[in-house]
Amino acid sequence: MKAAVLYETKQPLVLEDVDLDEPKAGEVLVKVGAAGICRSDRHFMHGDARINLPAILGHEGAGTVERVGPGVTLTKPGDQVILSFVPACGRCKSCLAGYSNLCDLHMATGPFMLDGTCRLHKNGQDIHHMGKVACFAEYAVVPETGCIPVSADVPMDIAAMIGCCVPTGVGAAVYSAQVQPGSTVAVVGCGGVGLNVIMGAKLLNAAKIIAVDIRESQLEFAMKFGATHSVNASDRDPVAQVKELTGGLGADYTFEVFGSAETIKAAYDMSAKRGTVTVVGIAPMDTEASFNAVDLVRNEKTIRGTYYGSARSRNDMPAMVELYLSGKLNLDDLVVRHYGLDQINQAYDDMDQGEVGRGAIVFD
Ligand code: COD
Ligand code: ZN
Repeated sequence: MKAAVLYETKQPLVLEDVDLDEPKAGEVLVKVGAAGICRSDRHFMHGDARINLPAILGHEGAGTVERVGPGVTLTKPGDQVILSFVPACGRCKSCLAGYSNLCDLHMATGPFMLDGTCRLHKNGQDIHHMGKVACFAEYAVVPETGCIPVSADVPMDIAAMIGCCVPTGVGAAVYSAQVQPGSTVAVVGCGGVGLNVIMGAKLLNAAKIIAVDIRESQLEFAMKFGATHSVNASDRDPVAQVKELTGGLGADYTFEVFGSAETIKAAYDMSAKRGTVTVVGIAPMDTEASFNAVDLVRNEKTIRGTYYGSARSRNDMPAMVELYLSGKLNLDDLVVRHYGLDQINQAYDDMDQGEVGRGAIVFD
């Protein structure tokens, strides 16, 4: 099958034929229908996040089940499925405690399947599976718990979004921060994931949702998803601007959705007394972020991280599908660019250029 392979960081993905094994016990072969262009893959391409190489990236995907391995009961051939990049084992401490987004077995096995081996190869060499999804390819072998059946009424590109940016962003507001009605919210970084944080805050009836970005185009686009105000961080100190928009108080809930020490500090500094700062972005490895220790205590602030929106894929993705189908999540306006797999490097260049909204690779 055709796939886009990352051999070396800071080099383009290589489009070539690779071998894919049959699904083993508990695994499923999926024909990929769509794959989202998310900044997280870019972090691996740039070497800001580490993955064993060579690897096939792509962790925001959806497709159709083609064949299932022995013992699979959660899905069957013909099902349309959303792929989860944290397929949970259901048995570890994190899964048992209800935090399947942090599954210990998944984390321990990283870019290998849950049994610690690869299904992807080229000339006898293993190729690693990003998030056990690796959907920048025509087909993917994934654990059955990473397949979330979805109605065929949901277009493939939208289903793919519900595999990453929707749960990561909406979940950060709904499950992690639990934004309260009437509160003020500031979202630093309004790309594909940040727009979903905005939609999550709108869903929970936040009164004021301030979009913060360095690009005017992203700020304008954010208005379509529920932002009520915007702050251009390249014009003037974003902290001062958010304070001005909140009567000098700062925002009750702030979100960092880019991944840098600078934006984490900004999200912290623009939060209100008793405010909650939720960090979604993963900064480059070894980054240390800082905040004023006195302010933390005297103003009773909370700072927390969130991974995959603290969502439990098999429970919460179907809920997000329902929110989309009932018109409460504007995912139709989110995906604005479509590409073939052979245009994948262009798709990432467009993201770097600051094109608004989400891009998606679509397969016939
Ligand atoms: N201030 C404000 N906004 C900024 C700044 C700044 N200094 N610098 C850049 N931005 C804006 C950009 O203009 C852009 O609009 C936005 O930040 C980033 O958007 P995208 O579309 O490039 O990125 P996303 O939305 O696809 O991804 C953002 C993440 C935070 C998810 C990603 O970068 C990340 O850290 N991923 C790892 C975290 C994770 O959970 N990964 C799992 C799968 S996502
Ligand atoms: Zn992602």
